[in-house]
Amino acid sequence: MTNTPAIVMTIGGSDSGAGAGVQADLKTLSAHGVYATAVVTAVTAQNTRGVKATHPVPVDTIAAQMAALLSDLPPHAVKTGLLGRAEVVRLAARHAKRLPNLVVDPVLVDRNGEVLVAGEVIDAYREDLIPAAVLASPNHREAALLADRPVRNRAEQEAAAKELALSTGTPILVTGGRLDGPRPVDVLSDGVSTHPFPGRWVRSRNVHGTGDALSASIAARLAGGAGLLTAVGEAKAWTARAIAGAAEWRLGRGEGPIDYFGWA
Ligand code: PXL
Repeated sequence: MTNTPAIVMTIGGSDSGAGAGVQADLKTLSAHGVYATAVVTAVTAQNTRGVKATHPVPVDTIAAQMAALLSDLPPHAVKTGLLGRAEVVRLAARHAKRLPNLVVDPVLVDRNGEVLVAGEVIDAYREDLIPAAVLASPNHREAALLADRPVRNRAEQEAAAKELALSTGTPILVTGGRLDGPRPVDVLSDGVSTHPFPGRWVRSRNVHGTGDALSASIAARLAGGAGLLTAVGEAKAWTARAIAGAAEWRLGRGEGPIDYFGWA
């Protein structure tokens, strides 16, 4: 027995404001007591008010980061965030055998719901990367794009989760956000059974990075040996606590970050 921490690799974009993206993942993973490594796919210039510029990292450099980590710091779990280009999605999929406990958070829309990626990116997620994962965690807008059907209410959220789980062979967690109903409900489906995770509303403008925090928290728990249902339930509670902790914070004039370290 040693006290060496488990390793969790995140593959995603840099957010200079450090509310989302790789910076959010590094904080979330560190808060969970795992050793976080990071493959950067793109550099964004952003703050709490939005993304000002994005610079994609060359695919060779992304591949080199992955190779460097896989040969020396092999992960016990992996989370993907903003991959951006179909070739980056396929690159991750090609390494999937060496990416255990792979949690895919498909970043397809921006915070205003605008679609960020081309159709071939959506296809690459659906056909190559999600089938290699243990979980994908689209929000309801991303689930609509991936399942190619409207997701306007809880019934359609469940239907999209089930259809995507059946077509990819991977459990799908569709986060509900402000979809409908008095409470936000995330829905997990493995294609056979559907498991709702009801949450509670916290009034806060500081919700940037919550999807990243949820998926990274799930990956950290899987690295520690938790089962999928337990990991999702605990990660949701952890994220809700982080949102509540930052509800009164005034970091930036826009959508601020959440309380990753329980400072509140
Ligand atoms: O929250 C999704 C996300 C992931 N990665 C990066 C981001 C964002 C949202 O802004 O900027 C780099």
